Amino acid sequence: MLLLQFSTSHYCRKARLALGYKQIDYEVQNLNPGIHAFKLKPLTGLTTVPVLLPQLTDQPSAIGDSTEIFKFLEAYQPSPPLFLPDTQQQNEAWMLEDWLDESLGTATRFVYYDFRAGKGKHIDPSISSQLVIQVVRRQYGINKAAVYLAAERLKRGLEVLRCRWGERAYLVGDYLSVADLAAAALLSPLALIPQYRQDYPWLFERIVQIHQICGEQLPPGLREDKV
Ligand SMILES: N[C@@H](CCC(=O)N[C@@H](CS)C(=O)NCC(=O)O)C(=O)O
Repeated sequence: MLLLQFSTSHYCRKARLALGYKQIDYEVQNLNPGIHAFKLKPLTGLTTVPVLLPQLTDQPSAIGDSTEIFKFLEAYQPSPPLFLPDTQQQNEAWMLEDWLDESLGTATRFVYYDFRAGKGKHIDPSISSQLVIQVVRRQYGINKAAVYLAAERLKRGLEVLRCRWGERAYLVGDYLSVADLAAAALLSPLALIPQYRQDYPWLFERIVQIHQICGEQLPPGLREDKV
């Protein structure tokens, strides 16, 4: 299988966590932001990564969107399961996964790119990196007012997650689910922001644990080399 990705995308990390959890061999191809759309649009009709190319007979040629990749991987290789045995709990896990994708994942993007352009500029002050950050800020309309709202949304969301993850190992039920993988990936960029590290230590403990379960390299900020 081949995963088309941006190396720094938290949605691509989400797909890699699932591939790792399922212990599926795959390769990655890092696309260049800007020209990625020319490659992706004919494959999926979308311009976003991740896109998984199964490269298998009798399987779809391309799967776009991290949630669709979860569904494909579960059907392709049911063990170890990513879906919960109880239907009601699985529905709850999907609801959290969708909320993380559509709300907290995008709020994280706003807060993260705002940090990288301001107080976190020292992480990579190179012209090329700062240019990418500015392009992303413009593409998503990341400005002061929007960042404030995103930070407030994250605060409320993290309180919801604390009530679950703070008390027990998994967000829903007794097993790892799509909700845990989504949270571990989509909140991982916050690991580079000192204020979040200070305020939510339990969050980063869980993110590390889930990456270890999935055999995925830790995100920047949580690696030993601190990169
Ligand atoms: N809902 C999508 C979101 C993916 C997404 O937002 N990907 C971003 C990178 S983090 C992207 O490809 N942006 C480029 C674009 O929109 O053209 C998923 O879960 O796969």
